[in-house]
Formats: sequence, C-alpha cells, structure tokens
Amino acid sequence: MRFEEFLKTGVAIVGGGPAGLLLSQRLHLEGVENVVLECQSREHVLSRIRAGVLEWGSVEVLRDSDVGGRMDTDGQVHDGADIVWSGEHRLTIDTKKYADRPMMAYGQTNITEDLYAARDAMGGVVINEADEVTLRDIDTHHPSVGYTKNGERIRIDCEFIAGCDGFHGVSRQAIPAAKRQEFEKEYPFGWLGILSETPPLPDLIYANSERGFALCSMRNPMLSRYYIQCKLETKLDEWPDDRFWEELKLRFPKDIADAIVTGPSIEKSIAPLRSFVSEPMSYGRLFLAGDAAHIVPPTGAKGINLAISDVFYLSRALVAQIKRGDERYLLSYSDMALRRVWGAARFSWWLTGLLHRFPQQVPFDLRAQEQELSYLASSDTGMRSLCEQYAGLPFEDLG
Ligand code: FAS
Ligand code: PHB
Repeated sequence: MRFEEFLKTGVAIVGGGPAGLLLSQRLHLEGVENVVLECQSREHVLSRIRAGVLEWGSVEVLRDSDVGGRMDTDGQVHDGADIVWSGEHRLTIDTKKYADRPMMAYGQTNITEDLYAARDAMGGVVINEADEVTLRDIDTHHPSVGYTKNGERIRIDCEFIAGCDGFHGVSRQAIPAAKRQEFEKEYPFGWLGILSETPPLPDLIYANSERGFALCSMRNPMLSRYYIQCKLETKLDEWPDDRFWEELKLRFPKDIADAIVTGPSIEKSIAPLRSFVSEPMSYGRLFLAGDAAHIVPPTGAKGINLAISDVFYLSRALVAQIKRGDERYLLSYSDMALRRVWGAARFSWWLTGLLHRFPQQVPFDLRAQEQELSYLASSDTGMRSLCEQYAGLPFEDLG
C-alpha cells in the first residue's frame, strides 16, 4: 500500500458519530491530540434521526465536555416516563422520586450538531468522507490508521486507536475473531418511527397494547417522535401517515389518543431491534466505544447513553495514560465499560420483553406481562429497581 503522505497524532478516532466526536472533544479539552476519521459527509451524519432521551449522567458529561449549552436551553427535563397497559392502567417511571435524578429529552441529532460545532470552534480535526479506513499494528506500540481522501492514501501514526465506528464499522473486526466473543439476540419485530412538526404530549408514554408496542416521545415543543411496533417485513410505503396515526391512537387509551396532535410526517423509518455485545472492548492499542461494541433495543433509551458512558471511561483512561503515564484506567477500561454495558443490555432486553407482543406468545405470557406491570405499579421496591436502571446507574471509578 503506497502512502502519499502521513500524519502523527495521539489518538486516531475511527467514526464521527456521537461517540467519536465526544471522545475527540473530551481529549482535546485535556490537551490530547486526536484526529477523527468519518466515512460519511457531515450532512449525512447530521441527517440521522436516532435517540431522544438522556440519562442525567449523560447530561453531566455533555456539560463537562463544553457541549451542554443548547441542551440546557432547548432540552426538556422530565421526572421520568409513563407506561400504559391493558387499555386502562398507567404507571409512572418516576426517576426523580425513586432514583433522585430526572431525564432529559434532547435529540441525538442536536447532540451531534453541538459536537460538530464545538469541534469547529476549537479547531478540532474531523476528516469527513474518509474512505477505506484501515487499522494496522493494533497489537504493537506503533499502531496506525490509513484512509483515502480525494484519491490520496494517507497514514496516521498514533499512540492509540479508538473504534467509534458503530455496528457496521471496521474497528471491531480488527480484533482477531479468536480473541472476540459476541453475544447476539435479534427480535421478531421492528419499530416504525415518525417525526412530525406537531406539539408532543407532555410526557413520554410507552404502551403495551394487544395490537403491539407504541411510544409517544418528543424532540422540542413543536417536534414530536412516535413509534409503533411493526413486523420485520414491513415496508414504509404500506404506512401512509393516516394509517400510522390511526394505528398509533388505537394502541393508547382514548384520553391519551384524543390528546395526540397529528400532522404530516417529516421523517419516517423502520429500525430492527437487536441486542449485541462484543467482548472484550479493547485489544492491544485499540479501544472500542459505543455501537462499535454493543447494540441495545431502543426500548430502554440506552443506546446513546451507553456511547456517552463508554466515552467518559475511555477519555478518562487515555488522558491518565498519555498525560500522566497512569495505565490503570486503560487496563480496566473493557471490564469497567462492559459492566455498565451488560447492565443496560439486560435492562433493555427485559423491558422489551415486558412491553412488546411476540409472535409465539401464549395467553399465559400475556397475563404474566400484565401481572408484572401491576406489581411494578404497586411496589416501591419494584419501582425503585425499574427507576434506578431507567435513570442509569452511576459511573464507576477505580477502588
Ligand atoms: P454511530 O453509528 O452513531 O456512529 C458511528 C459513525 O462511524 C457513523 O457516523 C458512521 O458513518 C461511521 N463509520 C462507520 N464505518 C466507518 C468506517 N469504516 N470508517 C469511518 N467511519 C465509519 N438509541 C437510543 O438511546 N434511543 C433511540 O431511540 C435510538 N434509536 C435508534 C434508531 C436507529 C435507526 C438506530 C440505528 C439507532 C438508534 N439508537 C437509539 C442507537 C443510537 O442512538 C446509537 O446508540 C448511537 O448512534 C451510538 O453512537 P456511536 O457509537 O457514535 O455510533
Ligand atoms: C425517542 O424519543 O426517540 C425515544 C425515547 C425513549 C425510548 C426510545 C426512543 O425508549
């Protein structure tokens, strides 16, 4: 492979989504040189409609990373979310009361915009449309990444590589298959989601209905996000707006359905649901963060929050090593991150099982779902457990 030119940096970050951009921002704030390589254009990255709910720990990390300004202005603080079931029952996941911390409704698209703006303001190096990214010598003290830009092949020599390139990226695959263990579960349904420029309901509301799962969420006072569970083989053109709104309302009790303000969709998409964890999250001088290492079904609102907690752990570890020669956090990164990942992955799997209709369910299963929801509504102990997991567990430190 002929290299026309090569650069040198402290940390080469593969992937310019929320994980890669946030890691770049946090390292830069601590004086650690880094370069982000993103294969898509900035416009493409910013066109994605993804997550919408932040744990308070994520809010604090974004503030600490000097990217919390617009979130604090435009984000909406909520004391939790509601669940309705059997057409009439309702419980509140009151994270303020039971976990002493609220949630923040603020879209991932906004977070990514804020991160790009902060990178620009600080003169951060984010290389978009970086093609054919390759990782080399990750199990040596001299790793490097290569990429092609405008027909030129460029190498970046670095001290460490952060794999933040999502589920379909190249970083995880750079770890030899014999050194990786992957845990995967695919769900027999997806989420059909729309975005509409209409006023949202005041609260997030999840529905377990006989017609399937549904969710009412929001992005801002004039931007709503709604989802309904759908068959995996569903095609978008089978779901014109009118059919979506009618089906959404059928999955909520009448008082809630009547309060939903409908309007033309400005985005409509189908996301399959998957649970996936790849262990370990580090190999040699490569460290994985975010969807590159794990995927959770969106039911528990954990995807973006895990990406942020991984980056909190990884930035702390890289700064300790590079600035102070303290390798303890790097050596413990994978195990520490995976404890939080598995906690969120199990919670997301459990909540998905509680709120969705599965093809093979029998009447017993449906009664068991109703009973578990009724128990949660009547038990402080049960609700405390649900709330501390939905709110997100505190970050770990070394003993
Ligand atoms: P990302 O996938 O966001 O970013 C990875 C980046 O790497 C991308 O920009 C990609 O272009 C780039 N890349 C890939 N391969 C590359 C290569 N070879 N070279 C260079 N760059 C490369 N989470 C929630 O909490 N709530 C939700 O409601 C929710 N909804 C979702 C809906 C959908 C359709 C999807 C796909 C995910 C959803 N998620 C949700 C999860 C999502 O928010 C992720 O957790 C979050 O994007 C993770 O951020 P990153 O780890 O940065 O990965
Ligand atoms: C969203 O607003 O997109 C959202 C909220 C809560 C979830 C999943 C998605 O659990």
